Amino acid sequence: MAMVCLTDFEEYAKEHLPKATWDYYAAGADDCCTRDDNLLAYKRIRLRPHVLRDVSQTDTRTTVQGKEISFPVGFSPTAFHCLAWHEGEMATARAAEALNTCYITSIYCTCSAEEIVAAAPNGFRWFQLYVYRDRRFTEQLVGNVEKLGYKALVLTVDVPYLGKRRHDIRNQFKVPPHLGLKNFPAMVEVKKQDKEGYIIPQLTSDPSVTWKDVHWLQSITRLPIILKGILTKEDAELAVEHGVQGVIVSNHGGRQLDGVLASIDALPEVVDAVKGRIEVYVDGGIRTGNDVLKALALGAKCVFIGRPVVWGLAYKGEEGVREVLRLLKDEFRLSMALSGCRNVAEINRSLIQMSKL
Ligand code: HO6
Repeated sequence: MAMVCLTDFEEYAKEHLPKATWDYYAAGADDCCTRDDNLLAYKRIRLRPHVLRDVSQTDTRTTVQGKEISFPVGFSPTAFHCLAWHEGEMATARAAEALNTCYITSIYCTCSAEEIVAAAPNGFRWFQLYVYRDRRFTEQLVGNVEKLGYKALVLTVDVPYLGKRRHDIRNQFKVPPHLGLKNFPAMVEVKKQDKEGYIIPQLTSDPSVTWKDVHWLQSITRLPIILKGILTKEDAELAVEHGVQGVIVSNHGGRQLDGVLASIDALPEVVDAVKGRIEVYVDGGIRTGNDVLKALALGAKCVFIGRPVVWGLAYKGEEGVREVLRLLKDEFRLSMALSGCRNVAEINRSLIQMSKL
């Protein structure tokens, strides 16, 4: 079967993954309003193309936190890649390295950070983090990933508790014990297991975390800190005031608080509040090159994809994820050319029909 758009990978994954695994990745919270709106919101935005601009050469490169990447699409953190493909995050890391883009490794990875680095030694990676009740454990983890060459910490701020995903409850979704969560070796013994020996996902982050802990995190690392899960101008302003280096406008793929804005609809107010002081990124609902173009036109420096990476893994591991990236890159290049943009610096709000803002 020819894979011509990201939705083809989604269909393949739905057909081939075990039901409980598919349901876990596909999940949205509650009624899934926000999960679905993340995609619909992109489709509502209308473009204003510019013509006769010599688009015989188009340059898709950009930078994030000063590092050049081949095009403005990175990988958002998603958990448990060994559920989708036996090589798990090692395959993901190789694909990101091959296409020279940024891979935000989930703290809930099923390969160790060491294995991921060894699989793709020249990859550009950020590490996603929660702050745990055990601050010493958190600090050791930060020290370790810093030593391993991770270039930034991505603190997810929208999970004081996990959102309610109905299928996961019905399926009694669990992480199989043979996979395990490689960043939590010291805690393996204290993990509660059910009768089949399956680990019950319960190693959750500290719900009492506040902005003060952002300062705490800064005090234990020299890495840039990116906050993932900002949706309002108020929190964007606080993020700048607290001295972080970037924010990801995100609603966690619609998996946390249902009923919040689509992330692309929240992007303009965050971009306006930040006023260029730090980089703003967005994730959630990106499925085409046009979506990438729209996000950049509305002020995102780069977008991140989550579920499509898992679909690529389910399809063919590293090669599948490469195909997903290549396809999205080709689509983005075409969208740039058709809208009259020769490089990413030429992508701006003039491309967006403003009545839709
Ligand atoms: C444990 N986001 O599924 S799932 C508990 N951040 O959207 S964590 C829950 C998870 C992973 C590990 C998770 C998600 C998500 C211990």
